[in-house]
Amino acid sequence: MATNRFGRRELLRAGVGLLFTGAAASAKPGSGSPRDLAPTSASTQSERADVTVRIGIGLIEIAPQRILSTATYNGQFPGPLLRLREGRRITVDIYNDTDTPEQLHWHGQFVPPDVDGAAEERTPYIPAHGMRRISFVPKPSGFRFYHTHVRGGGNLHRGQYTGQVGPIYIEPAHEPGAYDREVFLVLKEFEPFFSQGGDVAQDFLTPATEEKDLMEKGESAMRASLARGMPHGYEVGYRLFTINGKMLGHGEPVRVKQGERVLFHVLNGSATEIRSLALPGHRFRVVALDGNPVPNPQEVPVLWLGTAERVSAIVEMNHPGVWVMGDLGDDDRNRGMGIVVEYAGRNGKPQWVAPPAAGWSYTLFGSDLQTQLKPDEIFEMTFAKDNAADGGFNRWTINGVAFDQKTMPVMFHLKHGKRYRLRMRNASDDIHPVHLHRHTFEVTKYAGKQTSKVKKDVIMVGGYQEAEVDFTADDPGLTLFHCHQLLHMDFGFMALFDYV
Ligand SMILES: [Cu+2]
Repeated sequence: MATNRFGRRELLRAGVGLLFTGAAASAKPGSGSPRDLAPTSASTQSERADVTVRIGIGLIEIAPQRILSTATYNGQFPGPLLRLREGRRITVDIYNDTDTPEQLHWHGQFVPPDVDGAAEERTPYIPAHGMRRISFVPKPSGFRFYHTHVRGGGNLHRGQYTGQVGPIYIEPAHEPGAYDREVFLVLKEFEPFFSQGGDVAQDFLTPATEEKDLMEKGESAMRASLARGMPHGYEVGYRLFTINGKMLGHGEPVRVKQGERVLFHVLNGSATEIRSLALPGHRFRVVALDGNPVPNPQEVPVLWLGTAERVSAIVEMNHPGVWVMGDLGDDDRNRGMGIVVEYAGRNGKPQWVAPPAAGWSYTLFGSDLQTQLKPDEIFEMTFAKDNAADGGFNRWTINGVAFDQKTMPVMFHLKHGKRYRLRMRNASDDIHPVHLHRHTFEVTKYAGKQTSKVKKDVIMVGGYQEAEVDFTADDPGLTLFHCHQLLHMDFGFMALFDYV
């Protein structure tokens, strides 16, 4: 899906109405791009939805003779790129051709709770073998995505372990930087399995300031549970890795010319993993995080993305060759997490060279000026892990409470128009990419460093670290907050806000 969709974009710009119907979607292996979908003709728009999404079990060919069966959108993975216009209302028909109820979440958009796609916010399910028509106004502009929001739990064929992930681009008034063309990349693993234990490397987060009291709390809880004979809780690993639904070397390369400036929109569509991405001999000029332009674009050798995070970065193609753009993890890259970047007139075996070591922090891209706005209220949140406490799975708590899926209690109350600060303290050794629905927040403090003007909807909180974000309560209704690591959100790591 990388490079060849400009015809469609031009069509859209020419005002040929919105996107497509699902009618042309097919389940044949490798049916992989929005080109397969015919735009809705103007004459039928009054009856037909602007966008049709069909959820169904499909076959996707991630490499020759490697065909997976998983739930997809419109029979393809990733789901079709939806190009929407900010502020222009659309209707969407969502058909669920599977045997289980579904939720389709519009990640990063300011939409009402009844269409947002989260049962915790009381969005109605799309019934099994049924459909739902919804309508909303796309906003804010930028790189967003859509994905399923049902629980996976102990079922690795449900929720975001499946192929229900697709990119969205909401056309902005102003592009974040000059570039020649853009390429969307969706990073996603397949064939998950459970294992016990195993730490996630997180030394890329800088500054690596661990809070002593958080570490003591987390380590004493772990010692106590291990002393009681509890094993480590289950973790998820994967056998297969893809970018845009293809294992490294099996998809179309990103074809570039020397001197071109390519804007990459990278989405971590994983259910559980944190991903990195490097292109040997090149640097990424990060211009937007989670689709929102940053105040201080910076060049970095490596991108890091927590689950559900997006990075938009411009690469100046000034190092001709045939390269592997891939994950820093050798195992994951060798099992598919990469894509070939090929300069015009060059050929040969794609080369990988490990990039120089570099830390990652949102504060790199922020303003040094402290935010002038003071919050009206501060919500303190401490994240903690009860090791293997829920049938062998780790149970996760916010302020000591694991979210109860039966009663779905509200933990925090908001008043319309007020500004709030979330002061998040992580008393576990895991990274948590936490997400706030239906709002954008501003990072104000990260691992001890003040910053401002970095606007996001997911933020990685490092092990035993602290982070603070501010947001304005400007989108009334139930609002879900959760860790986007599926194993964490499914086992307690959620909280609800309401407006009072
Ligand atoms: Cu988490």
